[in-house]
Amino acid sequence: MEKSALQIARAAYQPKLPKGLQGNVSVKEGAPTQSVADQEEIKKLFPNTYGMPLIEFVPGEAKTYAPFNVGVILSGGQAPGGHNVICGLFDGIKRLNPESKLYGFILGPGGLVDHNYMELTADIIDQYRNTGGFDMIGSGRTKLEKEDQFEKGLEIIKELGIKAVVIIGGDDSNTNACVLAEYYAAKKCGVQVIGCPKTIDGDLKNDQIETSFGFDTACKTYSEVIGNIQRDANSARKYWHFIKLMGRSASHIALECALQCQPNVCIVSEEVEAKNQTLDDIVTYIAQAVANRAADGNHFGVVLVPEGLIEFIPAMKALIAELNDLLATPEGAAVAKDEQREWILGKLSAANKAVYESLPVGVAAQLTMERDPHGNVQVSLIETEKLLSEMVATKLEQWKKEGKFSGKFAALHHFFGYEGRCAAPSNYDADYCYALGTSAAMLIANDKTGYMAIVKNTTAPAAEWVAGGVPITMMMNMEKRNGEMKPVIKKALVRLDGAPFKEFAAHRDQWARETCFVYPGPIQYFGPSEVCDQPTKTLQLEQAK
Ligand code: FBP
Repeated sequence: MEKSALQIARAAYQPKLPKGLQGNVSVKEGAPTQSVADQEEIKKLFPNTYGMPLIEFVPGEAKTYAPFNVGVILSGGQAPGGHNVICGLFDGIKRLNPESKLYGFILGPGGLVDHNYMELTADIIDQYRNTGGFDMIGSGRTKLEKEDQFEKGLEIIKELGIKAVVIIGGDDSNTNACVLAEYYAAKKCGVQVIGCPKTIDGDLKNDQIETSFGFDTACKTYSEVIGNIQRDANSARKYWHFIKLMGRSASHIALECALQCQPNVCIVSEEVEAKNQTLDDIVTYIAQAVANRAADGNHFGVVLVPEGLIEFIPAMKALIAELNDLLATPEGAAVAKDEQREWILGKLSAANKAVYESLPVGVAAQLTMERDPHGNVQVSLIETEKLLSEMVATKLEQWKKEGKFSGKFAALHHFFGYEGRCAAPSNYDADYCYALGTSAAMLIANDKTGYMAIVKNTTAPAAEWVAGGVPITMMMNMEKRNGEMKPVIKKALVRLDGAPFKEFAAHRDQWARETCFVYPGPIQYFGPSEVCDQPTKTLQLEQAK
């Protein structure tokens, strides 16, 4: 495999480890824990893994360990640093006993069920140190939730003599990891399950998890390009750039990029929902920013739009729900494409019909086009950035006729998502992930199951980070999923009373009117610590004491 000069140099980077993981490791146990809500139900559902203590790793005495085998799975969307979790896990188990083995299940949880695996030897591991992507073993979105899957998995686990499975995933994958841990514990299979917090979306965080890995690198990658676009906008002075940013549901990515780049506008879905805003409210807000800047002679700007916005606009949510139901009926499924719009208009309730008719025809068609396997609209396929800019253009035309706007408005569109998910991990993610993998190895060696590896205090220098484990049941509550109450890890949306949003809200009026752009530049892997090791603004603001 041919490598770039940076890849070669970067392979030699030795991720920094917290003091507690650097030498011999001891376990410091905290008090028993409780789930964040619905304690009685969660306890009943997880009798073997509920209430376990928090774990912290501290420097300790030398201990000998018999060799043990571990299986690892990458689950869901790619996130920078996944390979370093595996490298930390590999180095961790080999450090405890060089005879220990690591197996990678191929293409996600499906690899466990289908017995598709490979042994990860030092040669393989060394090729992937500090690299982005999940291509070492691939990833997949198969949900591990059924008993027959657990049993199929157990067959290969037994065959390979695996002591523990590490599942690297987001909130849903870690919820499933907990269910699997409980299942194997209840059956006394002698198989441990450990989770690791992954997702660029940044929505797997709580009192115990400071951030999910990948968020740092992905946001820095998007911010570099947004900064470049801002500089282009400020040079040509003739375009408004509408940039949609990945993040299935929460707006953490858009908010972090706004804090890093100071664009003119950033929409935060959680605020839209909290204020019960309509699409027209959002369009009016952006159009007003365009008009204000035009009055100052500035016919350019940058607007950030979170990917999940559509589902947070209450009126759109209601429309989508009714469309889902209509299109799921036999009549809805059979209607010809060229007759669909008329059919839908004839069936929708008056309120939803008005919303549907207010949308540009192309966007309205996107709402009815693609359904996922559960029958839902795939919101990521809706070009929200185009929807907004088209509606802003229409509004400005109207204002022009009314004499309220005399400027120019030309829009360009971008969507940044996949560009950032496999970037080479920043020092933060490289170190954080390596420490998470090492923690997972130590949790396994200490016979823990149903835990997620964690690393805290990550705004301090890496040596002062605190590694350990949190019982997954501690982060759970009951939520309605597909009509049924289920135990799940609570998803973290942007908090409007949180420091990152407050910081943004305190400055946005100035950023909207003036040109306050910041150009973060590319991620730096070598150089002074203040350039290379900075955590995200979100984390810095959240952790500021
Ligand atoms: P995870 O939650 O699995 O980490 O994936 C997040 C994500 O990158 C979202 O931001 C995005 O909406 C989605 O995956 C895209 O999914 P796919 O990779 O299947 O296109």
